[in-house]
Amino acid sequence: MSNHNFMNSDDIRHEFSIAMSVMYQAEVPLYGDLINLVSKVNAEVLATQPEIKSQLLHTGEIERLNMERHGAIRLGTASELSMMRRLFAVMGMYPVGYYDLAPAGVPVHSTAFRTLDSHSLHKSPFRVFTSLLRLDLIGDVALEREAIKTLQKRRIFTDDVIELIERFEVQEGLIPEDAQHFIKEALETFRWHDKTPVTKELYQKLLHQHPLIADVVGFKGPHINHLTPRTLDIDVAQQKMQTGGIPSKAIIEGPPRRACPILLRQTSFKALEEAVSFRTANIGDSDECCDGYEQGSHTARFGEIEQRGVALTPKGRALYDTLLNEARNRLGVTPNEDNALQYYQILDETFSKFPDNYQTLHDADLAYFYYQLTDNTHDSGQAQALLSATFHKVDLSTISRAELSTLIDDGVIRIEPIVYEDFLPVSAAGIFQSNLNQSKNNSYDHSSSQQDFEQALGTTVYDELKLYEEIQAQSLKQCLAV
Ligand code: OOG
Ligand code: NI
Repeated sequence: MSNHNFMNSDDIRHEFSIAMSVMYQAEVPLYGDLINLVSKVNAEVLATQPEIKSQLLHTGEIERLNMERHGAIRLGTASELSMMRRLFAVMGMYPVGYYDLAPAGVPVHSTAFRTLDSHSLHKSPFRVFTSLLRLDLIGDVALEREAIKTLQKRRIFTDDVIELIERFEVQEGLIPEDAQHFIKEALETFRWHDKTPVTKELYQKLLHQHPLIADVVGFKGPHINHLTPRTLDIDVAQQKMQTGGIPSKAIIEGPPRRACPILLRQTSFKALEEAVSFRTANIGDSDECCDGYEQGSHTARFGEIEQRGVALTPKGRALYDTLLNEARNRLGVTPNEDNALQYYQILDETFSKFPDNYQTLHDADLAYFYYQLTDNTHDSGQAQALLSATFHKVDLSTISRAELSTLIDDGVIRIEPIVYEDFLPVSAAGIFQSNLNQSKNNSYDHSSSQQDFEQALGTTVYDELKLYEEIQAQSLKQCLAV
C-alpha cells in the first residue's frame, strides 16, 4: 500500500544523483572542472539566445538543465543486472531501450535506466546507461571460464542495500530514514576500488582479449565510469575543453550541428590512467587477510558532455540512420583525429537532406513535439473558436497533421520539441572505444540478443518511441482540456 510517509522516488533519485556527482568529482577532479565549464557555456547561451531560453521555459526543461546528468556502468553477470534493475526501481528508474553494441566491436549489450514521464523527468532526469558484458563473444573458452569464476565470487551490493530493496518492494516505498540509508548504501556499488581482486597476470590476459573485459572482471564492482552534464552548445564547450586543458575526444558523435538540434551529440575527455594495486596471490575467497599487492594502472574513467535535441519519430530515426551510414560509408574509415574535418564536412552535406526547421519536422512526421496553447489563444475568443472547431469535429486521435499544422499557422497552438532522453548505439560505441585505449577494431558477429538481455534483466525493456508518442498525445489532450 502506498503510504504518504514514504519518500517520493523522484526525490530519492534526485538526492542519489547529487551524492553520485559529489563522489565522482572527488574521485575524478577533472570532472568538476568540466561541470563548471558547461554551466558557464549554458549561462552564456541562455543570456544571448532568447529563443532557446523561451523554448526551455515552455518545455519545463530550464529547471533541470543544471541537474542534467547521465552516468554509465558495466556489469558482469545476469544476476548483477537483475538486482541493479531492482535497485534502480527504488529511484523510479526503469529500463528503456535496447542497445546492441557487438556489431560495433564492443562486447556488451545495454539499456538505459531512467524515469518515464515528463513530470518525473523534470524533477530529476538522472539516468544510467547500463551494459552487460557478453563473455560469450570472447571466443576463448578457458579464459571465459576463469572470468565467470571471478565474477561469481564478487558481491557488488551491500547486505543493507539488498535488504532495503526488498523492503521497498514489500512496502511499495521507503520512509525517509530508510531512503537516506538506501542512498548511502546504493552509492557503495558505484564506488571506485583501487585494489583489484585479480592478479596482474589475469588482468593482462583479460585486457588482451578486450579492455572492457578487464574493466569489468578485474574489479570489485561496477565503478561509475563517467557522468555527463548537458550543454546547450557542444561545439563551444568542446572548444573550451581543448583550450582549457581538458583533453577531449577528436569527434563529436551523432548528428552535425544544426539550427534545430536532433537526438543527441556527445563528446568526452579521455579516460585517465589511474594507479591500481593488483593482488599477488589468490588466497581463498577473502579480499582481506594476507595478500600482497603489486602496482599497476588502469584506464577507464572519463567525463562526457552531451547536447540534446528533439526526439525523432520512427520515420525520422530511419532517415537519421540512413544519413549517418551514408556519411560513414563515404568517409570509408572510422572517424578519427586525422579525418575529423573531412568527416564533419561529409556529415553536413549528407544531413542537408534532413529538414532543419521545427515546423517542417513536425509536418513531415519526423519528430515529436509538445502541443501548447499560445498566449494569444488564452486571451482571444477567435483563436479559441478555431481551436474548438477542430477539436470538436473529430476524435482526438483522428486529428491530422495538416489540421494541427493549420492551427499552428493560425497561431492558436504552438509546438515545442520533446527532448530526446535516450542514447544512440553508434555514438555509444564511439564513446566506449575512445576511452578504452583500443587500437584493434574487432567486430563481433551480429546475433540479435534482446531476448537474452531481457531474460538476464528479468523483464522486458520499455520502447522509447511509445513513451515519446504518449507525451505528445498527452500534450494534445491538455490543449483540449483548457
Ligand atoms: C557507456 C558508453 C555509452 C553514452 O553516453 O552513449 C554512453 C560506457 O562507456 O560504459 O555512456
Ligand atoms: Ni555517456
